[in-house]
Amino acid sequence: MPPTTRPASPPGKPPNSTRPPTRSTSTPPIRIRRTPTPRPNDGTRRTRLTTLAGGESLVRARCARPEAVMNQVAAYRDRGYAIVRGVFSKDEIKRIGEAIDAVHAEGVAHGRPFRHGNLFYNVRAGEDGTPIVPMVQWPSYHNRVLDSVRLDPRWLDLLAPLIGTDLKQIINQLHWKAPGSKGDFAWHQDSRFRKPDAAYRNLGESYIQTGLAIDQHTRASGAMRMIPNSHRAGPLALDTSTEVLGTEMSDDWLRDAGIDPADVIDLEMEPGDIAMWNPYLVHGSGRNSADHQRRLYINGYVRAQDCDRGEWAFRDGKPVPLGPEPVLVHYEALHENPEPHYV
Ligand SMILES: O=C(O)CCC(=O)C(=O)O
Repeated sequence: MPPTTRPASPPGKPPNSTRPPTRSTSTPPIRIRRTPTPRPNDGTRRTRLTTLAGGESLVRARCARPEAVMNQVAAYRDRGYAIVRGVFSKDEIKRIGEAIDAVHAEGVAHGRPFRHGNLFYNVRAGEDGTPIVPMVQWPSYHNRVLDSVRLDPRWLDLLAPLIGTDLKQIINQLHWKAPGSKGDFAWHQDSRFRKPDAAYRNLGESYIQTGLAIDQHTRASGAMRMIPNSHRAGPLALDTSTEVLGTEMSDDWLRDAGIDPADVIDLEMEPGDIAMWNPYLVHGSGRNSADHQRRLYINGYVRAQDCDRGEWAFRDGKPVPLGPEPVLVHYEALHENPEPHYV
């Protein structure tokens, strides 16, 4: 298999290469102001039908009700997060959900962590030994539907007023929380993962994380939980001694960082809603005790001139397809060990 071209080795088959992978202090309390989230954005107008090279088509829309979008842009600026309601339609979410389920099935078939370039299936053993797939990074190298979603012009409608029209992408990631599963994410700021520092400039103003809800995100299903306005303090003294994924949220961590746990909000979303949050906003999430999956499609965009890493997503407002070779994002051994391998 040519190095790092798409797609990855079929799940379940051994990869072509067997090479091993290379690879509190107290702060003053944050002043909290709450801003209600208007909903729903029910004026979304579908305007274009795009056919993908693989013969699949997704109805593509511009976010109509620009005032509703601009309200959320203002909310994002103010409190560090926002939810834009109803950006993707029910039919689109069904198609995207099917693509996400296909990626999940690939992860289960691999049965253990698998990497091919930036594409990474995070696979763990469940209590009974069956594989659990909480996360896959960069499925867009491998899945045409998910690739088309990350380049959808609706993202630009939300992002351009904040970070412009020349954008690279640092995160392209799927999260699953199966019904009744833990799937915890400890309190954290995404800035913790934007490394190396030298590759990122003006992080708080140049980088935006987005999450597209595929299922209902409620307190019961393990919706993200956030501390409004916490981004204003910049980097906080949050515990970084454990992995975020798989560690429960602890109120003590918040108190140690000068945050009142009473300020936490649940980021409740319906399928098709998009959340945006600042890299310094403190957030986490808990277990899914609902009777349905909780799937989230995360895409993180950065103003191109402020970042030396990442795949181009939009140049001058136009989508930029992935090139023949992946570029350096987070996987530091990309060039030394680009071949498919189990980790
Ligand atoms: O999927 C979740 O609940 C947590 C997502 C998150 O915290 C993140 O991507 O930074």
